[in-house]
Amino acid sequence: MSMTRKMLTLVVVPCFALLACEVNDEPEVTVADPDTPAFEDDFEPVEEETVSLSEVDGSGVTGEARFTEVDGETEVLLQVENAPANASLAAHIHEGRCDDQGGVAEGLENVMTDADGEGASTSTVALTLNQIMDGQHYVQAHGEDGQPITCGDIPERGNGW
Ligand SMILES: [Cu+2]
Repeated sequence: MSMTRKMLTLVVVPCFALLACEVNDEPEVTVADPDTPAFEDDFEPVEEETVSLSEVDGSGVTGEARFTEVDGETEVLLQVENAPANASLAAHIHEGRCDDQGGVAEGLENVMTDADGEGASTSTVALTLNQIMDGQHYVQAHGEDGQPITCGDIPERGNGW
């Protein structure tokens, strides 16, 4: 064995040993067979829906609400644009439709707007997405006098759900 070959061996072997050690420390990963019932039981898809909010009575205020179901509750991220600046706007999920308004189903955190009239709030409501998406709920933000300024009908889920 030449001198060069000996040095190579000395360098290569410890590196390999280290690598092998790291690999052995990795937790064992098992991939469930998608065809087995156990996989379906364990598999919980992220349930999410996004709703656009339109201006009300020429307010010019628009927005978007994103609903994400987590553990039987629903997180609501509400964003508004072109709203009154530096304002605290009440917001709710209501029963009914934007053109056939009903009472408050769930209160949302007030939306605090910045100098540009943009703002957002994050709330958690004790309703599942299926309950919200029954075709009889809408999301709405109110102006500082309480009047609706932006509204979005929450769509009804089809049979696929
Ligand atoms: Cu309201």
